[in-house]
Amino acid sequence: MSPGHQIIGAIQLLLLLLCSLLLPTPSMTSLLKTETDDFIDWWQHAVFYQIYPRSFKDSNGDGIGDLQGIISKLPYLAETGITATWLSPIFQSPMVDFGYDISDFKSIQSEYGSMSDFEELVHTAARLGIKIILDFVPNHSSNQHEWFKKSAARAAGFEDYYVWADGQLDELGVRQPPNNWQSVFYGSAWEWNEQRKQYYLHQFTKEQPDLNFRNPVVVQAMDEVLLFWLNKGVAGFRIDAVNHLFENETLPDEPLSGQSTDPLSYDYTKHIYTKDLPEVLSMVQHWRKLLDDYTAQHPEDSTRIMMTEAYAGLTELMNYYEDSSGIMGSHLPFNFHFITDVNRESDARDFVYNVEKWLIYMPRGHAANWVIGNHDNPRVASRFGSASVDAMNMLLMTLPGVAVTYNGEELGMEDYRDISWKETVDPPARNAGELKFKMVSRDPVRTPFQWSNATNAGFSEAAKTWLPVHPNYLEMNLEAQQQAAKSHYRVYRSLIELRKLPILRRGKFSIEPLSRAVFAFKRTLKDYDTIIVVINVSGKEQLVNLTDFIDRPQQLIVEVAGVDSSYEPGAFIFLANNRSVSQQLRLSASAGIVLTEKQWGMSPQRRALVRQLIKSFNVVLVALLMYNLWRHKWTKVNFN
Ligand SMILES: [Ca+2]
Ligand SMILES: [Ca+2]
Repeated sequence: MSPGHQIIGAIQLLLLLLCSLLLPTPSMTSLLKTETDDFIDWWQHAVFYQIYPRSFKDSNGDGIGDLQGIISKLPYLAETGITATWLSPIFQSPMVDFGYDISDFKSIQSEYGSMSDFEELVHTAARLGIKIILDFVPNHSSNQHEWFKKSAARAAGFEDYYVWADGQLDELGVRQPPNNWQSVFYGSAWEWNEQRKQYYLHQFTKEQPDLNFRNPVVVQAMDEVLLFWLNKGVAGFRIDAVNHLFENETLPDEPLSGQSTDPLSYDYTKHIYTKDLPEVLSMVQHWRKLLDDYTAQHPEDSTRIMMTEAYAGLTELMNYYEDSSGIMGSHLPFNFHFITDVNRESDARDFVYNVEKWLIYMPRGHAANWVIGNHDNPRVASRFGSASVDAMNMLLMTLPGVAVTYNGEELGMEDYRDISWKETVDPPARNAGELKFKMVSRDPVRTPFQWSNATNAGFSEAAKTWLPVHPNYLEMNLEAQQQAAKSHYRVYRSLIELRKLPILRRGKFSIEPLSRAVFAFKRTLKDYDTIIVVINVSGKEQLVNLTDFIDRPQQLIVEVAGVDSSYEPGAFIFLANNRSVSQQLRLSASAGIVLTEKQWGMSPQRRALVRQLIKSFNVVLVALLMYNLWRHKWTKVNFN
């Protein structure tokens, strides 16, 4: 071998060595990998957008939203960045409780469309990358369901489909219900059936008889309902009123709560025999297994999931995730604490406590979830005040885990509180009567979606819509917010965009009250700029000193600011350590801000690009080396 060859061989060896040094180290490889694949299943960081189909979009001018209406708006959902949408019930129903009284669990309500419309909805959504979640209402059916008619007639096989009981005679010999249980919607939970000569249980309206889940035939029939829709391609279910599934079999009276003097009010008793019975958990676990088995049998599609609706105690909700023996239940037991446990009176400590308690109690390895609104509760703008809309969306979108949002919250839509008694259609409001209906009516949160300033807010061509449109639609509508330079919708969209960052998907989380008015939290992840969210829950402007909360407060960049903020996204904020007032963060009343704390002076996106370049460079280098080795005939290189 000539000295020349030896030199070439040595250079090649050196190159090889250099190359191995430059190649991504194991930790770097994992970093590169996590840029695209961060081991989080689709639902664990999803934005679930609840659609109230009756009020979303009317395609045929009858004043009622429908499936073709939803299909026409799927591109809007995709553009907004929604992962999945859960639809309030779209099944055949006499509409006593607007679809929560189902007369056939396997067919579509004709005023919403046909089965082929539904199939089109699933396919179009899939094409746009949106998953469809259906509302599963197991606790009861409509009294118009075939099952109930057969059960009332004691038809063979259907006798025990519902919860039937004899009444009792009072001192005067007058027939009375079997016990003192009340309906959630006011009045006795028992209704006499003349045909069967027995009372049946209804935890909701009397047109919603409770199914008997102690009957295995009923369990089987409802399993078939789930499988029917899974076979249509849905990604899972939101399970309605799950903690009402079982009642004590011996029908004892419930003890008085002392909270109400009205024996017909739901608050009159403590619901120890009709709610949160241990059997509920077994049923949730049973459905989880059904979903897991289905996912295992159809691995070509993603995980089928369950979200459960239960206004229950923290311990019960955590057992839904996973019980003490490790049996899995609901993927997402809805966390309603932002609806039930904080309000416009709450201070920063209440908010921090509210977030912490869920995270502390949640069993490890599960995804947190935060529900900011739904069709049963006042809207964010009405609950916290319209100035809070952006701050609440910031909170929702930057906390760890899953965001659950209600249609219209992206615009900051407001409750329409002036719906008259004549226009009122919600069953509990009708039951409460003309004097009290406004206290319980859910109609104000269900008014049509405000698409534009056209007739009926662009919702419908009808002369009259099923619920009136909020008159503020002329200013408050999607089209206006899309065109405006600053709007709630733009804030919402930029939050969803930001949410895609690995740091918001996987970053560690810590939260603190900075005062009674302001709290802050941060998300941290190795090699990423820390994200800091600061929220003022008071009705006054606040000057916020962040020096104790963050490491290097002189380098902050605004990621998202609210519509009224004086800070612009992309702007640098220099906060000095000398605590002079002029250099503190200024947050207007009820405002929030999302900031990044710059560590490397380079954005995460740019860093990702640099990593990609290094990776590409390595590939080229290896290719060059291989080519060189081949040209110089590796076998001839002799180091003897
Ligand atoms: Ca329609
Ligand atoms: Ca029940």
